[in-house]
Amino acid sequence: MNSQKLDVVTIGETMGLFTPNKQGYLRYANQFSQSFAGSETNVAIGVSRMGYKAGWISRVGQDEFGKGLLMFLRGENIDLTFVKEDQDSPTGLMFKEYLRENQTRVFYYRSNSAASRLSPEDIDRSYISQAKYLFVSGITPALSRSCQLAVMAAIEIAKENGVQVVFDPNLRKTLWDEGIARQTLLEIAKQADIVLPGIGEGEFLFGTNDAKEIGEKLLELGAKVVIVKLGERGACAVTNEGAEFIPGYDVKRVVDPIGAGDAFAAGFLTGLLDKLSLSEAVHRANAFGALATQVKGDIEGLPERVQLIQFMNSTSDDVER
Ligand code: KDG
Repeated sequence: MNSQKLDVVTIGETMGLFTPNKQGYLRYANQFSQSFAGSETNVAIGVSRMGYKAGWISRVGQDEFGKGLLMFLRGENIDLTFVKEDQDSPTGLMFKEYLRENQTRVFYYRSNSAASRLSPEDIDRSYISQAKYLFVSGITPALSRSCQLAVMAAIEIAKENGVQVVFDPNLRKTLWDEGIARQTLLEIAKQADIVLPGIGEGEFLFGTNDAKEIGEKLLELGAKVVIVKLGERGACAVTNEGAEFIPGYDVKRVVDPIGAGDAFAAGFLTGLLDKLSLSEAVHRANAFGALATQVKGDIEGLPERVQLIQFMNSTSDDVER
């Protein structure tokens, strides 16, 4: 393994992503741009762009998409020591559809994918235990029972070794039964130090859309910090010391909201790694989320340090000359 210690380790599936070059039903699309999308690698890339070291644990198919994905992630400086190439199952695929302004649909072709075969055997104890943060999302346990066990095994190792567990419920209703989803997400939330639910996910889990109440329920389960994401309104940080609302950024035109939550997580994690105060880290996370929504694609809008500072300090659309 790379001798440099990792700041963040993530586990999950990343797919080949096809984005149509025009709006409308996907059935009419005849040209696509191809890239890659996966919540956990989106987070890893956001962390890496800010100068921190992130690693990803997964399986990809031994196919062109798997090879392209590994090339792409190496280019983003992500540690891939524990990514396996699977000969028997393919890399998952995902298609986006821009039906009209602000209405995006997502279609998955990922059942029986290589990543859905992740299991506790893919989880290396020393790889996880030397990291500062373990980031997991609620997508991975939705993929298969063995994926769920892999996530739980990673969390157990993290907890035994003082690695902070960060959990984004990332509810994907099309991937699993709602009852099982709720029960599993709550089980993982119980093990996490930091939970980053969207307000809709909080409502799904607890039947309330009161951000403070959602935060308090997650604290009762065992989390130390809960940040409830409120979209363009910002976020609400809840700890045992109370709740604080941190307003978001005004985005004039949302081009693509997909990936904003991952950007938020990356911004928040780098804020913690920079040792910012909790509210400053959330403020940065809001900026990451806002930047991600202004660009088509999950990761294309993730900032480097200079662009982040420029964005957080700017009052108008600056032109760089
Ligand atoms: O958050 C955006 C990603 O979640 C998406 O682009 C791909 O990981 C993905 C998923 O499973 O939906």
